[in-house]
Amino acid sequence: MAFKLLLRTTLLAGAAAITLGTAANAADWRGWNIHPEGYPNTVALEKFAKDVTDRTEGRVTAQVYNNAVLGDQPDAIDQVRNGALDFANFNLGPMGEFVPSINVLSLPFLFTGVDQMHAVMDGEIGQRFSDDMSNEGIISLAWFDSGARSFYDTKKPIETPADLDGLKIRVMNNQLYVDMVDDMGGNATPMAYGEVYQSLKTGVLDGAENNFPSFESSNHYEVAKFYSLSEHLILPECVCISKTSWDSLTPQDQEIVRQAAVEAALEQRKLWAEQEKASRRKVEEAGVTINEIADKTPFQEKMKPVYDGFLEANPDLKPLVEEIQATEVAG
Ligand code: GTR
Repeated sequence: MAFKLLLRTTLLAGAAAITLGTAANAADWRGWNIHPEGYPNTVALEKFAKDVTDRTEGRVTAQVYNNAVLGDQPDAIDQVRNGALDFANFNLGPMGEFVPSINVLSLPFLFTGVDQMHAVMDGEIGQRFSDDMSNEGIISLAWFDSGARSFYDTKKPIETPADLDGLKIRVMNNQLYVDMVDDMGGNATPMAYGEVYQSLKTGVLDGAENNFPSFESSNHYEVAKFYSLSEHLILPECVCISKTSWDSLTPQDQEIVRQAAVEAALEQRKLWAEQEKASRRKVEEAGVTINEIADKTPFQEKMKPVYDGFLEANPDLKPLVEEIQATEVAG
């Protein structure tokens, strides 16, 4: 027994010595991902990890962990901030709890459409957002697409805010979303993404809100048969690196990582456009009723207190909100 243990210890020590000997500064990077295999973000993040591993010739070995196995999103953001995780694809919704200016993006109906979101994020304002994130320990290298989020529920189509009355709607972790749903007339319930399916099934929740690809890949569509096109949030996502991990790289490797992230985002946006259509088709075929909302004005009008409250608490962010709203879409 003692001999076996000794042998094992010796072998392990030997293996560690070999590893250290072959690549003195090799870093093993762990990447957080909420989505399952095959999802556009997953495919793109895995490509990023592979490109980083290949192009740094093993100085960085990056591995993606799917399905939020490393923790739920707010937790993972904190872990990237403090260096416990190295990289991730995050939605900028929950990010607002950590980087106040990012909360501007969570103001409902902020953008006129996905094109305007791209114009903002790919321009100088997007750069300002990355600078603010970097000050909080998160290096954002590229933006992923996440379409528009709409309500879905197990009870009925949502035509007007009155239809949300009394419905328990899951929201992501951000006080702005609680206010958003409550002010529209529903009952907001913040909850981790991974718990929503079961909660819809057992009636703990009546509904939630998300884009078509997530509505489909999470299987929420099996339970929630009404999807109403409110498109109240258009939230960008990031390819983010922990500042601790970033600072440990040589400038040359930083460039490799940045380039890999930019290429991953190009790939993700392409896949995203296809997936939105495919997911919509799939849920329709599975019997989901998709309800166009002819007039979104009543929903938008209900959001005045959300804007007023936010701007009262953050008067310094008013010019940024106005700048975003005034951003023109090219072409
Ligand atoms: C998805 C998004 C995830 C997560 C999820 C949620 O659209 O890509 O990062 O935010 O929504 O609702 O929690």
